Amino acid sequence: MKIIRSFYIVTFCALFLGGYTRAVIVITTATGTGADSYVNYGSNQGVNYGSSETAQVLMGSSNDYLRKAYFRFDLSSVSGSITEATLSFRVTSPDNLTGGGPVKLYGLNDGVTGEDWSETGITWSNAPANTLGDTAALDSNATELAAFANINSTTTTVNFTSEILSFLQADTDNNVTFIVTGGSYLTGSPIRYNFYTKENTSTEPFPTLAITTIPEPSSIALILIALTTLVWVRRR
Ligand SMILES: [Ca+2]
Ligand SMILES: [Ca+2]
Repeated sequence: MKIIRSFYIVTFCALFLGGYTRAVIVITTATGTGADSYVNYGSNQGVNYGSSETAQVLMGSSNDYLRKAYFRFDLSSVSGSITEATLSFRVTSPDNLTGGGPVKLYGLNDGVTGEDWSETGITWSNAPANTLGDTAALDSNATELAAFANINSTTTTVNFTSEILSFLQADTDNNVTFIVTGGSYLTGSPIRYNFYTKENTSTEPFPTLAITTIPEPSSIALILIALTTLVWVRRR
């Protein structure tokens, strides 16, 4: 009976501590080595837009109207195991939308060359995972995570949760980059999405990543061992 009672006490304490140490941290692209920008094909493929107040995704019929957006978050302030996450974008002034465009969210694969892309240096010509031709596609260094639901209001907030969780959990170097691009480019009038960047001071601090963590399993195991030992000693 004592053993069973001790087991319940230890389990309760471990669950209590696990819940008590659950933490939520909010990161923006202004945190640490975070960054946001977009890249543009055609005559501007060597131009950097790191200081722009919007990151543009544009799907048009001419090279100058092809644009992809890049957002990097610095996870170095996150400790423990990631259990939940919400990625939020503020999207404004979409043009020529008729029920939303074929816009997709990608993750730059962990560990690939270019994860440390420069906010003031990234262009169409050097952006990681970018395919350099007249295309919306990314190469195999990026993985599709989600598609945007219809965005047809003037300004709206777009959230991703479960779609990004495994991507974040797989990160090993505290650098995660999300890329937004069109599923395909169009003929005729271009479709444009403008994402607020950290340089836009007239709105809330978007893009934002809110992460919930619990202690690493190894930490919980240590707590259990310590509690078990404590209970055992007290009962002797
Ligand atoms: Ca920026
Ligand atoms: Ca990474």
